[in-house]
Amino acid sequence: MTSEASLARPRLYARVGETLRREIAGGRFADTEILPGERELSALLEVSRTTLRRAISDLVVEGVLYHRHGAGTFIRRALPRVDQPLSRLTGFTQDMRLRGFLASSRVLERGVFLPTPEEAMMLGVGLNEAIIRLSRLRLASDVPMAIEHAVIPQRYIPDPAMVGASLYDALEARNFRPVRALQRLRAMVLSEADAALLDVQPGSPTLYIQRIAYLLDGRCVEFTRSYYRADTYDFISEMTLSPSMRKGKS
Ligand code: 16G
Repeated sequence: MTSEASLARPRLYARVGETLRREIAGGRFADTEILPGERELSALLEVSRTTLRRAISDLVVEGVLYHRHGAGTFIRRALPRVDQPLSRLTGFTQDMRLRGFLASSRVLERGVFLPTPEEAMMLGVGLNEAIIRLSRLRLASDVPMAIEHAVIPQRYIPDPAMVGASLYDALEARNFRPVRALQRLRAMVLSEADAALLDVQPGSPTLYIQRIAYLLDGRCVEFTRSYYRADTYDFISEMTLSPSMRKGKS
């Protein structure tokens, strides 16, 4: 190999990588998640497969592309980024709709059970009072955002099949929509199984959120434990100085 060739080569990888990055950003492969095969791409970009492979591996290191074992090379789409105010009592479907994302769920568990002692205590029900349990992977425009484990006393939702796309819509339809809630947030590390569901690396951080929601008469209607992806959510809270601390108060 001449020294000229060895000098020129890295520049070619970089140029091919740059072209690919530009094409992806410009929407050339917008209708697909998977990158076209090596043969097709090397013909399209008029480079050798070796050069193409090197450019692709640089884009993998950068995070523009990723390999899925046995499935090919994929384009990492921009993640939905959600600023979620902590003061509004809304549900996931409603939140996502407001932001222009399509909310969907994968049901992980759904049925009628007896509560665990913790669930009974949180919901204020007896250990013999049935609850419905609804565990869902929540997605925004097909991107997994959170895993939610909700428990609701069965007296509010007699049959879990009554819950369609939205739990809050189902509660609303029966006049049991919560009007007040308490939330506790904590940073945690995702379990391996939950990381796989959320499509993030094992050991990734998560925002663990417990919500206890109440009806107008003070009865508890929902106890939900959720694991939110740390890379897609910002929870925002508004703070005000108490009136007694304000200068120039009249
Ligand atoms: C939100 C709530 C969750 C509630 C769900 C209802 C948080 C942390 N959690 O995800 O407690 O059960 O919305 O959503 O905000 P749905 O009406 O779409 O089923």
